[in-house]
Amino acid sequence: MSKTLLLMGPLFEATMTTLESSYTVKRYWDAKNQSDLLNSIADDCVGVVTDGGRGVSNDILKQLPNVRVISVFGVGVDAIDLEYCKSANISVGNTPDVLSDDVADLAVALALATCRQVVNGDQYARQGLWPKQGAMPLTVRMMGKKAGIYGMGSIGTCLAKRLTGFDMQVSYCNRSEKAGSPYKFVASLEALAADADFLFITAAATAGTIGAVNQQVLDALGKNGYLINVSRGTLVDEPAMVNSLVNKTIAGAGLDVFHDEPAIPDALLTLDNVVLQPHNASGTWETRQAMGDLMLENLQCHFDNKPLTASVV
Ligand code: 8YV
Repeated sequence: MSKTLLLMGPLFEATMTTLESSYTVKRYWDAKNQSDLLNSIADDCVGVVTDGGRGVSNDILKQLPNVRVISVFGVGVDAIDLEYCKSANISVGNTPDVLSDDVADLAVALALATCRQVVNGDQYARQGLWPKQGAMPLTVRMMGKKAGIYGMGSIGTCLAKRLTGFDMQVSYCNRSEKAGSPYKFVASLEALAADADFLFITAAATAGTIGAVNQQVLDALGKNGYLINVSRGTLVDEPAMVNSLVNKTIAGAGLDVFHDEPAIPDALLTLDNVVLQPHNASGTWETRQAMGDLMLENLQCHFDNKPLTASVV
């Protein structure tokens, strides 16, 4: 009999197909009665598969005492209590690196879309305003400006490489300075924001980073500064950000992530200095396939009693 796994939510189709052909997969989100489902697999379930946003709660894990592995389809593990997993002897694997290029691409796309008003320009063209009103309002250049990257991990590094292609001066703030990095290290996020035209958020959501982009940081970014977030909504004080955008004390924002996904604050939906994405930075066929492969590989490693290829705990 194949091993029983709990799948918290839908994943990339091809990954689900492989997963379901190799394991007995119980679909949590699809269950009519989730509590009955957990009871029915309490003894058999040996692993959980989930994505970065959903994670899995301790409450669910406590009802599945034989779970020894959580394989995350995503790099972020902030929706999982890692300390609890350590204490309960549960390994956690994720999918770092394979998504970094696409996330960095989307960060660049959001930055350009925001300062160059790509979405507003599209609307201007579609609504027939060009022949009626002439050229659309002028926009702001990205090339040659100052970029601050908060979080110089794999995604931040891919992003920095792209931004240098736009002749941008790149500085970064990170837990620690990266030895040999060609970019300028700035110890304080507020100081990074104060000196940046574009502040990019690429840090993982941890106790040390959640809420880091607060009112002071937004004020330091200032009325000509753009905020681009492809990490987690929780890194930003969302009400403070919304106020700053409404009052134009920052110039604009390109946002892929939000506090209470999939909810987006109403105020953001009406602002024209904001470009929004539905948490889709890793959403390409290529990256989702690679994430799925790594997620499956982590599971396989666990069941083969080998170290996970990408292990968090
Ligand atoms: C995914 C993510 O959107 O990797 C992460 O942490 O948030 C994203 O890549 C998500 O995990 C897949 O649904």
